[in-house]
Amino acid sequence: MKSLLQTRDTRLRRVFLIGVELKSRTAADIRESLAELAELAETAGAQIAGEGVQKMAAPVAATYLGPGKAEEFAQHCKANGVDAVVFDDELSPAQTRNLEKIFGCKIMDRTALILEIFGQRARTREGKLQIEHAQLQYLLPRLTRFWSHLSRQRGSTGSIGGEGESQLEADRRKISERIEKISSELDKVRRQRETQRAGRQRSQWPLASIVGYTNAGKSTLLNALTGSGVLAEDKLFATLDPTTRRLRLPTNQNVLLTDTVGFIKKLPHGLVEAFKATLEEVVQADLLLHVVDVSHPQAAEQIVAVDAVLAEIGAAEKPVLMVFNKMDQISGAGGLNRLREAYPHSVAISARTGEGMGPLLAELGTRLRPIREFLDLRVPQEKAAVIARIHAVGQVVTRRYSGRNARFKVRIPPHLHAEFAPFVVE
Ligand SMILES: Nc1nc2c(ncn2[C@@H]2O[C@H](COP(=O)(O)OP(=O)(O)OP(=O)(O)O)[C@@H](O)[C@H]2O)c(=O)[nH]1
Ligand SMILES: [Mg+2]
Repeated sequence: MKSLLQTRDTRLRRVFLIGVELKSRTAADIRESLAELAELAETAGAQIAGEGVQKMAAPVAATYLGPGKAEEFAQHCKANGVDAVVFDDELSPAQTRNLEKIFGCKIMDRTALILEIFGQRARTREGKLQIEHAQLQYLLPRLTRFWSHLSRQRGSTGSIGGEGESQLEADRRKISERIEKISSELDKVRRQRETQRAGRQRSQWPLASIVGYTNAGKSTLLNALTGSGVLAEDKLFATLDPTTRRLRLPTNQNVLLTDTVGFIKKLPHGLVEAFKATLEEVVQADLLLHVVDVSHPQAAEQIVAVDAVLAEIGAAEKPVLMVFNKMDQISGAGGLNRLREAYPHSVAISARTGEGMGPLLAELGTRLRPIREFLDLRVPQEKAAVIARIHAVGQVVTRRYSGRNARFKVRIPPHLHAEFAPFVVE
């Protein structure tokens, strides 16, 4: 199916980045944030034409920037052949429109840029649908003439010359229809996934999910552990679709290991929503491996950002093994030592050189051992809610009914054991 949004013709060329230094942010924060924004822009294929920062007490409602500063940046952009201006914070639709008038070029924010990258990189059908859904929802209230290439690519409106309101209205209607259509397609794809997952649930192997900030080395780690050829690159969001491989620990224990999409600060909420289905792998996992790039100056902030996304998808309570990666790349060990003190059962590794893999595997074995233990539960049949809950959170291995009781041999994540304690058969 042809996507309504085609990025090929709209690929960003020369962009100017803008950040705002508010009271709540230090100059260093905004520098790091703009550096990350520049990486995002480059990942999207853009060339950085420059950047500007305004110091202000609070953003201006209509134009985000102060009017004088906006005019100054606009002049600079016009003189330097800038195609798009990217703001580090989310802009309202009205701010975007007003800024477009001042700058006379496309205005984007961090959210739009992240959506652009995801759009360029989505490979699977589900991934593509999820992204298109998030993009269209973002676009709908922001549709202006700078986005109107969308409709012309559909072919049917090739003769439109002027880009008046009616064209915009037609575009809006088409987008709404498309959103509806994608929603129902996504439902279909998700039902198929559910069936696949139900098949896998019957396997007795515990699930571990690799999570972490984008570019932390998640895919490199999966490759190092399982020899799988997942793409690992020095780019943000190299991975979008989850990959699952079996890993056999030195204890002969098997575990299913999943590599999935990376997280980032200010990850658009709509995108988290869109990716919830993909991130089911994370929500279903028995253990999370939280990979951190310890050589990054913002490692601690990145941990906080990842934890925030985990909370948003309902995975805040999962047992986590902190994996401090890229230790081959750090100069002093001070930062690493502080982190290891803060997270007592963590491991330090280099997924690139293989250093620390032994201790990582040992720790994995230790963490997963209790998960391998099965609970033997006897539940009165009238306790339908308990039985439903067992099926929802556990992996039922055998089930027998005798008289008024149902008897389950079931694998339940250790942190939920207490909930079923009243039904355990000694
Ligand atoms: N020096 C060093 N580089 C590493 C290490 N692990 C990964 N890298 C590099 O870091 C970059 C990102 O690695 P990926 O494995 O793609 O990271 P990711 O977390 O999967 O990133 P996304 O999928 O983009 O979120 C690549 O250039 C890797 O070669 C490590 O232990 N040491
Ligand atoms: Mg990856």
